[in-house]
Amino acid sequence: MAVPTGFKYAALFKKHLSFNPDTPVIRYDIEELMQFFGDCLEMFKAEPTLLKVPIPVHVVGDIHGQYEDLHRIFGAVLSKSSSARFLFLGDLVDRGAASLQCLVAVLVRKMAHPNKYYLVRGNHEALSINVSYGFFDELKNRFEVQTARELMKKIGRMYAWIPLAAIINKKIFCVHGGIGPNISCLDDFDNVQRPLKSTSGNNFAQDILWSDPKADLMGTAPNTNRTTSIFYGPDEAERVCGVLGVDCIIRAHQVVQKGYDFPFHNKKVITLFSAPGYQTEPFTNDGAIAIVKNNEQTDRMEIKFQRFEPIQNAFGSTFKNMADDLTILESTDESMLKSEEDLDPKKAKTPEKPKEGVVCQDCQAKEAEKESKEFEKPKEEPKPRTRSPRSLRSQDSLNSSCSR
Ligand SMILES: [Mn+2]
Repeated sequence: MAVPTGFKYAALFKKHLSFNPDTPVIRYDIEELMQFFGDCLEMFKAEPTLLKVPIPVHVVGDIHGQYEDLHRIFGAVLSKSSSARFLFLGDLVDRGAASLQCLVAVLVRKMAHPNKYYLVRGNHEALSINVSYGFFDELKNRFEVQTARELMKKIGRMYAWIPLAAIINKKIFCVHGGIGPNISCLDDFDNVQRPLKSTSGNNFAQDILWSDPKADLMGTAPNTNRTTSIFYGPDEAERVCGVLGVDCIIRAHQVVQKGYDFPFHNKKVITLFSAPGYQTEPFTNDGAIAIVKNNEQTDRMEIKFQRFEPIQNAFGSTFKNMADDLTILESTDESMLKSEEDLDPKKAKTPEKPKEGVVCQDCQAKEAEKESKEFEKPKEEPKPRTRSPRSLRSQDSLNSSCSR
């Protein structure tokens, strides 16, 4: 998409448009970056906590600092439709080698075309997590330590305003992690107080950013893999779809082999992961994006997936072996919303165990301690949930504020 005339950050935008994998590091002016993230904060502040996104739209899951893959996605989509709309489900940063570039690439497009690019917050859009999972180290490699610290804090303040969720065409609820027992109606989102520096004290937001589906579960249970937030079962997904008046939920947050997956047999939830060859052995997962649009023949909204292969082993060598084009392995109508056909029954019954973001509390605590001198309040770890989900529901109920 073109750089708008008179756009304040045209030069920054053009650096990304002319990206060349042979010289993969994009150089930035620190003064410009500081101003840029400040302006991004103001932009997010003006957006609601729950975004309303029209169709058609390309939904993108975790990117995790894999800049070349993000570049491939933009290239493949925009070469077909230069005015395509995007919704990113968060976790742009950490783990991969180029978090800063991924963040700037998405945000500069968002600043230029606010109604074509949307972003909801992931659990890695948090300063306390960036300190332990790569982004802050990357900044320290790029800049002087003091500069890196200032920039990280600036970015952290911006994170606090990023919207938490989106609804596509009133029918598809989109978040990074998932859902929780505190979701009782659409109006709940208006009651979330931003800025939300950390979500760990706010179960409503914490579940949206951190929770995972669990196929053999009824209701919700403490999330023992992440030691924070919850697992939710297919019945809980049904319930939330019901109270929000949507057909299904698209979320990211877990690496899945095909890049997309249906963790529940009722297909109420879709997992989307857009970082191919993600840094968990054996580095073979595809990435996928979801395209939500109206099928003109049937006049129904449909979701289509495009998968793309990993380029070599992205871990530690993200900038090598760039493929010329996005390799589309699959682009079919196989997942029509409301369709009764069973796409992949085996997958539906046995979802992949999460490999991403399973927080090692020990490592995290050590890292946070190490960095604690460098930040005012660096340690904002998610706290394990001790109360049962049932008691949470009654104690934290937001029903009274709902209009329906
Ligand atoms: Mn995540």
